[in-house]
Amino acid sequence: MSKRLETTPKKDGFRMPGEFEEHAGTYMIWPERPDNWRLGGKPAQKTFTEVINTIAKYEPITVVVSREQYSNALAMVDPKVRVVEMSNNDSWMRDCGATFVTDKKGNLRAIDWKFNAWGGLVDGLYFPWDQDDLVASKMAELEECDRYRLDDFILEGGSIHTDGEGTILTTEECLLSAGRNSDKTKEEIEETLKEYLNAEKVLWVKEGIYNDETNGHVDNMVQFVKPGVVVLAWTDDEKDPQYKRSHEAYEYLSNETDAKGRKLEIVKLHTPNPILITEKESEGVDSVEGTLPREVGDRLAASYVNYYVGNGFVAVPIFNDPYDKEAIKTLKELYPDRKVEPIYAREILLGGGNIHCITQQVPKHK
Ligand code: KQY
Repeated sequence: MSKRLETTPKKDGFRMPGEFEEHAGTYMIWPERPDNWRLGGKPAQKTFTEVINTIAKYEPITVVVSREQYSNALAMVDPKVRVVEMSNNDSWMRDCGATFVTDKKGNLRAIDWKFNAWGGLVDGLYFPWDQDDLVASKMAELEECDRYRLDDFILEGGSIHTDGEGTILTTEECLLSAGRNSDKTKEEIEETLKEYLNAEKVLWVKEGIYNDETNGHVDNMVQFVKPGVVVLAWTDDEKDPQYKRSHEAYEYLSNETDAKGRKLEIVKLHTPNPILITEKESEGVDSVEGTLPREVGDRLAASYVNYYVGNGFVAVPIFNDPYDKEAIKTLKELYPDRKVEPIYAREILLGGGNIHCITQQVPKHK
């Protein structure tokens, strides 16, 4: 049903729409691996269920799940949710899932980037990742659409954002990291992004959030609200290692224009106060050679920018932190036509990401 294509989206007139454009639905993967999620994934499953059931109020959602967890997931989520058995290595749908593109006639296609668990044998987060690397092609089967497969280009969905009008946001820290496409120059990487996402301009923010195990994914740092407007993770605390990162990004983005020549409006979203792994949390995670350990006192890469925008809603992570209120207020102002849905997301953060990292949109298509 789904054919592998040998052309590129740009050549075929397909582009990646902005996340804020209308969706046909969302995909997620059910969490369970005990060397990433504490207590065998039980607390994470509760928070994932909250995210799933929140999204289900607004748009169709498919949750893919291993055969071992199939009945459990089905029992926990809202009956409206489509639950499909699918092998996986972990639950980061944004990163291993397909990036969908559409054309002017409303046709849908999938991009199936090569996935190597955020750095492969150089600094990847677990081994193996072979089942994750098959997820995008299986999504193309489920969506009954053709797919572009890149055997020679490693990319995770969380390392890019698009305004849908020709501009891509990414970070040098991630895309130029040693564990991804180190055989390619920055220019070659940029060309591939333009060709596959159908863009004219790539904005290279230097770094992402401090201590982000993804090598600084842009989806924790900057996100398009709409063409011409971005939110940026921010701190006013000069002693915080995040300070230099956010201030450099602000300086860079302030002096750039997008693909259409617009200056960007930059809205600051102050990060929560540092969130550290507790002893109890660390003890709940299995130690496995080859998987990034969860040590007591490690700082987590917490950011409100890792929110997910869908049809009529914005699902935003909160942390029981004094900055929660400000983030919710800012997002309500930025998205007056959508319902802001705050979700207490510490359990997702403990696994290394947040709401944006565990979701993937399918744009509206015919
Ligand atoms: O996109 C993400 N933030 C994924 C992080 C992967 C964490 C694996 N432990």
